[in-house]
Amino acid sequence: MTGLVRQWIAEAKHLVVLTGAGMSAESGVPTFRDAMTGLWSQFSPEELATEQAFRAHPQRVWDWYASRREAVALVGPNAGHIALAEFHSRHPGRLTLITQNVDGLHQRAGSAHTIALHGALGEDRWLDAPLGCCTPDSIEPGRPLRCKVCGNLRRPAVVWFGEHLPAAALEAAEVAVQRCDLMLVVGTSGVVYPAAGLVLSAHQRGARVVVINPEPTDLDRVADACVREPAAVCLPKLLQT
Ligand code: BV8
Repeated sequence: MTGLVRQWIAEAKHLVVLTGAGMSAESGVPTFRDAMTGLWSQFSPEELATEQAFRAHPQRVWDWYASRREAVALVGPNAGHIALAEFHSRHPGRLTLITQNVDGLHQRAGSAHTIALHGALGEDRWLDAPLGCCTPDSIEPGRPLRCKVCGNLRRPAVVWFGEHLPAAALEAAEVAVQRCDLMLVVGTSGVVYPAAGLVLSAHQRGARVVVINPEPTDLDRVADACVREPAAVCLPKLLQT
């Protein structure tokens, strides 16, 4: 299977790679749906990753993100992240990398042009529209941080469930999907939309779709090939060209 996929990659004029939380598993970052352990085991990610949860329980949600930030700060990109960054630099213009991940590991591996559909774990923004008083100097310590003048809270700069994805990122992803002839779908269960919809669009357009995941996924039904291997093992082999 790997030989056939390597041939498809060599033939592809434009390759799109969509990654999910499994891409970072071998870096030691728990996947999105496996992450709810210990303190967080009583919650599902969909329960905490919403504006409603943050407004109702700001300290709980803030602390969940703080614990994830601490975990990501202790790890680095794995061989899969590095293989993608190196392929991009050897083949300028042939690869578009789209990620659902917020951990920043693709960017730290050197994939500077990564399309980040769901934002960045390491960044914050104002919860409510900032007033004149909401400046970096007015941010006071707390869980969450807040504006010391009006009390506006800081929130993680990620896309929560029920929130629209950044329009520019989603549009860039859709443009890349419209022109690709091969799409690798790496480390995602394929349950979150509109990200998973990009794979269906690629398939409907006639692009070849390859799913790389040790487990079956919702997207296997549109795959031309499924490679049942971990990303950090598989990608360095596939992207050697
Ligand atoms: C939207 C940031 C329009 C936050 C994330 C009701 C109202 C509104 C919308 C909806 C609704 N009901 C449903 C929806 C749509 C909703 C959605 O899709 N829900 C799902 C749960 C059904 N989507 C949205 O809300 C999106 N916005 O639709 O806006 C709108 C707006 C208003 C009103 C109506 C419509 C926003 C979605 C973005 C959510 N934010 N992240 C944070 O991180 O805290 S998504 C989150 O899930 C992560 O980013 C994660 O990347 C992503 C996808 O999960 P996966 O990456 O697939 O991770 P998972 O753990 O599931 O799977 C890991 C896989 O890796 C597994 O398959 C495993 O086998 C594999 N694996 C493990 N090890 C390895 C491996 N693979 C390879 N190698 C390994 N070593």
